[in-house]
Amino acid sequence: MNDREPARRRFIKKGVALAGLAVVGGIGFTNGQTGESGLPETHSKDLEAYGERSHFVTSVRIPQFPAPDPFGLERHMLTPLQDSVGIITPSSLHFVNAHIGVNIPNINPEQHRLMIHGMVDRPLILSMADLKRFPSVSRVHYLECNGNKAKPWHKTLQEANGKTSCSEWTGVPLALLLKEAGVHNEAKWIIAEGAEDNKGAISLPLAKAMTDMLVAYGQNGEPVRPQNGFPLRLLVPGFEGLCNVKWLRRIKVTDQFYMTYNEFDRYTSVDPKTTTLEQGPKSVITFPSGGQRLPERGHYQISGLAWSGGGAVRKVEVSTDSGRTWKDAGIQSSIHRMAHARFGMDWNWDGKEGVLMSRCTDELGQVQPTVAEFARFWNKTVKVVLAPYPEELKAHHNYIIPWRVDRDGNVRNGLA
Ligand SMILES: Nc1nc2c(c(=O)[nH]1)N[C@H]1C(S)=C(S)[C@@H](COP(=O)(O)O)O[C@H]1N2
Ligand SMILES: [Mo]
Repeated sequence: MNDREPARRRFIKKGVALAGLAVVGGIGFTNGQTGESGLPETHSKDLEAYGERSHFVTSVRIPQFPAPDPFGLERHMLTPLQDSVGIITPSSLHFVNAHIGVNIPNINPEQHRLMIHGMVDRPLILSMADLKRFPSVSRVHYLECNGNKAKPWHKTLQEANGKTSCSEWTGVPLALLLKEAGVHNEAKWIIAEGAEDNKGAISLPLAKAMTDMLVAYGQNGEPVRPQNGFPLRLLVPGFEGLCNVKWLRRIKVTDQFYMTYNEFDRYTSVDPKTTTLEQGPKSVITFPSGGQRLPERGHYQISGLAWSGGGAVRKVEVSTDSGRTWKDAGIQSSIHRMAHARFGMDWNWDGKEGVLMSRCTDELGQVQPTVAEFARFWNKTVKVVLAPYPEELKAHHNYIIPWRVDRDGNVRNGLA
């Protein structure tokens, strides 16, 4: 084909070829629109330059709050976990959480800088280009908001737990940058700050920064999306979502934590139970889950996701009788530490009522609690846990979510 032939004509020709195929083989796909030639267009210019999914695939994020979002547009979006396959969340479906009053910044990466200062020998001011001269690593990690809490009134898994996602993150280990800056021996904390109007700052233990924090510019093979922190975000594997400062512009090394925006509630208590930033083991059944329907009795694959801030998922068990008996599920994905893992189990639905549950055990031997166990730990009644309660900002709501299968095959929230 002539290279100088206008792209438009090439599309039409390809369209003709594919349309021919569709007639002969009975296959092929179109977006239902017709081009200038009167023949179906198989793709657009945009699709050629930057792919998009099939028009038949309609799974989308939904707002956490019914419109109008009291906190503003596009700031609280939930991942459609019930439609997910595998362990990677497409970047366009990654959940979004931004603090109250935050406007998603529109940052020019060429002007963006990361400053590392405080208790260091050599303060650094790094451009994105500077950062990319350091050795990078790519790691698969989940990210979950502590506001990810299933309540009885949630109809679907997306509503109940759509604030967890998993990506391959690419960036520079923060430890490397801190070594470059020369951290003082007495330093104990870092204060990380974002570039937006209210900065979303948080105090984090230096020990964790030296272990596995990542200054990430890549998400699933391309730059981090604006809603997820473009051009730079902190990744704190296994810690509460809010530690993962987006639009990262400053890291201050200190010997004490600061009362920043995120400390308004957390560190005012001396109870170590309430100051743990590492999240415990958790799992959710993605199929069958609330709002879905089993068309008939027979064989199904129970499928779900498990993860833990404590490390790798060691085991996932599934119960089809409301927790009376448990069977080990198969792990159907690669296992990464502090990442979603996909589990599955064959199930023959006999057409009777049942309650499905999953339970994650992590590499530390920590076991995902039931609602009753969770309530006992937090010194609450189950009733309080399932209603809004004042201290809930501090807890990682990792209790088991039961899905109730009715005789007609409808699946409902078992917390109700
Ligand atoms: N700068 C900044 N960083 C932030 C926030 C924010 O509002 N501003 N929200 C935090 C919260 S509460 C969560 S749960 C995660 C969500 O990350 P995501 O929007 O990429 O899913 O980002 C955290 N980092
Ligand atoms: Mo969050």
